[in-house]
Amino acid sequence: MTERLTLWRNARLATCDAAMRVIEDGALLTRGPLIEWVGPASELPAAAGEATETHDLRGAWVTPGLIDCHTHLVFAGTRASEYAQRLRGVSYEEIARRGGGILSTVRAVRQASDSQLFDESVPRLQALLREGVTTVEIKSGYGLTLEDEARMLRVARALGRSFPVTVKTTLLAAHTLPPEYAGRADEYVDTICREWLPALHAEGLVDAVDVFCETIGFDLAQSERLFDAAQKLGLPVKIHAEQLTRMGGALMAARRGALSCDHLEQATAEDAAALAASGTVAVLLPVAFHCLATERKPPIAALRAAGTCMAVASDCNPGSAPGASLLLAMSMATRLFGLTEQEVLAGVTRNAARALGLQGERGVLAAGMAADFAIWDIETIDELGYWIGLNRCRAVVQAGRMANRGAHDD
Ligand code: DI6
Ligand code: FE
Repeated sequence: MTERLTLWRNARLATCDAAMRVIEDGALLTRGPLIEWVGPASELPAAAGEATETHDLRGAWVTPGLIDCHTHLVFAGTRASEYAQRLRGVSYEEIARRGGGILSTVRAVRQASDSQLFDESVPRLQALLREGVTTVEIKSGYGLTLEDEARMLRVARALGRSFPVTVKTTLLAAHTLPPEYAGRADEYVDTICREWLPALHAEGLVDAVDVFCETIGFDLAQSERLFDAAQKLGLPVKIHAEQLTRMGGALMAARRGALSCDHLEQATAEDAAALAASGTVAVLLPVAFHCLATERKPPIAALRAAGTCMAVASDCNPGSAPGASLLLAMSMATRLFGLTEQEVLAGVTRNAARALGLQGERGVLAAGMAADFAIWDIETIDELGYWIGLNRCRAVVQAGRMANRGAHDD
């Protein structure tokens, strides 16, 4: 049976293609889960007459479904008391060294049942979906045993089956050293490489591998060993690098052809050039920058000058970025980091897709791409990164189906 042809008309399209082309009075044709045609209404192909369903979008803006390419949204509990300590001047690193931080959440996750972990994660995912997100990356990293990392990844996959969203999973077992391995970081890394990664990969739970390359995380050599193990299995790699300390993670990630290098507050122009040369996406996480009151900003001018591909993500996690708002991250990326509105829009669509290895598949309104898009009640596209706490997403289409209608849709 041929798949359902649907016409979406009377739309203003922000295509997010390489030229960031905008089409006023645009239309889309979708066939099943894919976009078949995009363009000005005046050029609609004759096939549009065969559409079995037509939606009049009444002049709304349409963007590709937003892509949140860096989250830790599966976790249990909160760290509000640590946030309170940080407000009183105790640093994130100090809290981590006292056994809090990531390890606080590890304790909560190990105690939580699978259904608790799922249920606690749902509101965060729903908050993102209401904002037009149709693809989300979810990292493990709060289990830190083989079984608890597997549970986190299975919950992430289960969320993807239960909601209209594509979930990409990332193994972040190298998030921090679990207490069982105190003083034996190299042994822990070896265990991940030799045992956990192959087992989790065999279960189909791992789309990419990440590492927290940091003084309170793992060093450069350990990070590269993880990359070796992942790449031997044909898995793409990513890295949390140069967030609190410049450890050389960005240069190593570029050398190893990583998909993305995330945070980058302490990065330099040399790092920016290396990332540009390797096509590694610089993922910027302004909510973490804000909540940690980081002094240094990522070197945006150098990244721009080098032509580095930049993405923006929520970093949703209980420590450094509590909350689940990609729209807020977009607002912060312009105001705090100085990205342009266009850079931010590309950063949550086409470039975010690339950070997940999904370029050519989603993140752009074009024929052959996933029929994932968000419909916005806004007058100008710049309103996307402008409103704070006001969500103008009217509805979301995922895989060609109207998935999530906002309250003000009729
Ligand atoms: N960088 C982050 O921003 C998060 N993890 C990481 O490696 C923070 C995670 C947390 O504090 O729970
Ligand atoms: Fe993170």
